[in-house]
Amino acid sequence: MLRRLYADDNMRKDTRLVLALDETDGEKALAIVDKVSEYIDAVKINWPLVLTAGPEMITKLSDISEVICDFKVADIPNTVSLIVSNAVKRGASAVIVHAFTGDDSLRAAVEAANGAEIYAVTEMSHPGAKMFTAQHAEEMAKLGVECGASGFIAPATRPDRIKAIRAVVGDKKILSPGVGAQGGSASSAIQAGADYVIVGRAIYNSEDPKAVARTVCEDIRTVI
Ligand code: NUP
Repeated sequence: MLRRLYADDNMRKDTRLVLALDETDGEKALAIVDKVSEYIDAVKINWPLVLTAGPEMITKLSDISEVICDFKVADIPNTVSLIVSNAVKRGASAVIVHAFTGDDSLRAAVEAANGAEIYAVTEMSHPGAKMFTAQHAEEMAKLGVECGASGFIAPATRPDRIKAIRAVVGDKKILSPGVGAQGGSASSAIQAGADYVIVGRAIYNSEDPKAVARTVCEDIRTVI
């Protein structure tokens, strides 16, 4: 069984791998976590799993792993509070929110988290991110720090951008998606300043999720 993510207000940092569990079959999703548990520090879930297997997946998974709810919350403060507090009540250790909503929504997220962690999105990992989020990534990171976010999401597909975000957020956490299916490399992301890499399809769509998770961890180990 995995250790609680923020029991000591500090995310476990053993393997530095976070599994993005976008598998939409609840039973399969749980089986994958079981297979890779020794190689991951947390499980990140997103709308695909919650919409298919239900929000009770948050609670089920939180019994066996740290759960980061990647709901990319982007709303007015009242709605943000309702979403974040209910995710935390169900067992989320952290919730991912968008930062472009501004300081009031970000502060509402941090307050509603009530000790759980809030991670703010900066520049996203996909090509379309260059249109908007990339142009304001440093500003959003700075705002997130001011509003009390514990961590930030920065793209493994562009390690130089992780470096730029690291320069703004100091010792706050950086989690980087985009490894594997989106073309990024785990070791390059960690070397650029990420604390964790987030990997989904490369692991859960694989014939052998455990072997892929092990390989990602070995790649990370070459640079730490
Ligand atoms: O910028 C982001 N890019 C990204 O891929 C922010 C994210 N939260 N994600 C999420 O990370 C995405 O929604 C998915 O759950 C995961 C990456 O999955 P994969 O590309 O490794 O399958």
